Amino acid sequence: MRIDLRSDTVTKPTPSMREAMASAEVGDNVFGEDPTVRELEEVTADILGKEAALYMPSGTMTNQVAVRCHTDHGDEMILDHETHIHYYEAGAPAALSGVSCRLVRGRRGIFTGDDLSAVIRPENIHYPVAKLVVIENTHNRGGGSIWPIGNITDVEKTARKHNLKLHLDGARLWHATVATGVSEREYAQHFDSVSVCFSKGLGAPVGSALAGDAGLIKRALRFRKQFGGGMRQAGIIAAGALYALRHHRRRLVEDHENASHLAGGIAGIPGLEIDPSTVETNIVIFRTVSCSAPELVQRFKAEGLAVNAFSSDTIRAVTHLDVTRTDIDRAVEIMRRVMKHIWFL
Ligand code: TLP
Repeated sequence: MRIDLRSDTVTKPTPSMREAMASAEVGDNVFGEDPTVRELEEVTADILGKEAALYMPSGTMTNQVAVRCHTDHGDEMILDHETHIHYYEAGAPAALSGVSCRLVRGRRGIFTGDDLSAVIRPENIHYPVAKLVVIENTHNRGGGSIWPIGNITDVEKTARKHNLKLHLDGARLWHATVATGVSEREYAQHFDSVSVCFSKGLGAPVGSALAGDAGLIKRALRFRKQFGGGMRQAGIIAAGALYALRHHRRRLVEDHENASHLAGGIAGIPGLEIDPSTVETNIVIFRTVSCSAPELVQRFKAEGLAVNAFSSDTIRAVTHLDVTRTDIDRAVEIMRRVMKHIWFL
């Protein structure tokens, strides 16, 4: 059987999650009448210490609705150059909100108040108006890196000084919390809006939520409708998310242990390079020395291991609910076999 480490988005609902979904109470959520969606939104807002939350079909939509809420056409937002909102959301800030991205070169996605200060420009009619700063925690292309709380408060201080709003892409905030013991609420308090995903590490089939104060969520409700994200009997899928929130957060520690174990295995394979100390959560990024990453991904695939080429010479593997320690050992074995073959060609 294939071992799928392409992403934590590939998880399938467990039997108990499916039972919760099958028996969910539902209503028309565009009329605000779905009790399960409402419960999910209340539970999420409470975990994040925010006044309200809004359920949406995807993390891309929660992020882009947040951008739309905080900006006007012609504005700019400031974020790390490999942040998902800029890198992987199909140019949506420009397409949907008319907003340009001013990029900071973070280190594994993480930057400082000084880095932010360096790109903030003075009031001048030649420049777009900066309105928003975005942080991604954990940082996907940074290799699941965790923003130290000191960096967050440092960036927040600079942002507030310049009257900039702050959005957190917390698609994998759950992982940061499990790894550090800093609660989701402690992280969230530094931001005007927070996006979280239920369909990645938590293993729900669909959905994300945007959290913030009541005024922001009222605005977000209109933009969600405008972007086509008003869902009807969404309680069916929200029940999966609620189940995931209640049962799958603490177990993320297993995914982190599996990721460390995988990194340790990769470190011992000639032709692959990784510093295992950079693996902080469930994402493992390693370098290929002797062969291009896309080619190696094909070779691994032929042996039953699915991973993603992250650049011409890096590969990403993500641990999740549907892979066991035995799968990780098999994955390392497959990598070792393939690399041995390449090196002795
Ligand atoms: N990330 C996906 C791909 O899009 C790359 C993955 O496999 O990791 N924020 C972050 C930090 C994400 O990693 C993702 C998905 C999203 C937002 C978007 O979520 P969805 O896929 O629900 O739109």
